[in-house]
Amino acid sequence: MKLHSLILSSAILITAIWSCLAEEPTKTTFCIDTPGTNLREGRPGQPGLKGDKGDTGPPANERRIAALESQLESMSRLWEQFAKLERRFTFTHWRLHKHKLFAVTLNRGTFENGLKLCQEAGGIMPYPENEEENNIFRDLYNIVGLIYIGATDTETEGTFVDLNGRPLSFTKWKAGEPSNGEGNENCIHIWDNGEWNDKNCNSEMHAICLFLPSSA
Ligand SMILES: [Ca+2]
Ligand SMILES: [Ca+2]
Repeated sequence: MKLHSLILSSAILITAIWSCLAEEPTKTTFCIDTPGTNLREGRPGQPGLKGDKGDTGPPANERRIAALESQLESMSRLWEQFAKLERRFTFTHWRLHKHKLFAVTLNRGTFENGLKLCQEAGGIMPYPENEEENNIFRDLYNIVGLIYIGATDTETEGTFVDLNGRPLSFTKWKAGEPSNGEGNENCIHIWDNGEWNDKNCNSEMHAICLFLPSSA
């Protein structure tokens, strides 16, 4: 064998052996293990088939946050109801008529003041819808004095409506009323005989409030 052929053959053999010892050997017949000469472990097998994907639920933290939010909402609603009931202690002279529970603000104030107190306590400011209710309002006037009722002509002068904007189904105006005195009488109070008078809404009066069973 000529010298250069010997050198070339030796180089090929060394390269093949080196490749077998490397971590990622090239494919070559020189790399096949022979009995009693296991120099290294075989390559890892192919990954197995993927299993079916399970249902994905919300992460545990999200579930806990949702539960806490729900509890906070419930507590908030309870607190709101409690606050409304507590504000009812600022009302006095309670009268139950059929399913309607009337009461009067403890202190005097403007119409807006009375309306605010009533709404904050979960009530609505009513007007007497019949003679029976008018008599209750009249009796309350005879105990505490002037009381606002829930009707105004603020929107359209001369046309009194309830606080939902509906026409009044019952009225009991005193003769000559409503007079819109000084061009600025848009609220109503009841006199000792049950008759009505329109009055300036900034006058200091008590206010009547209606609490329905569902308003707690
Ligand atoms: Ca008026
Ligand atoms: Ca008047």
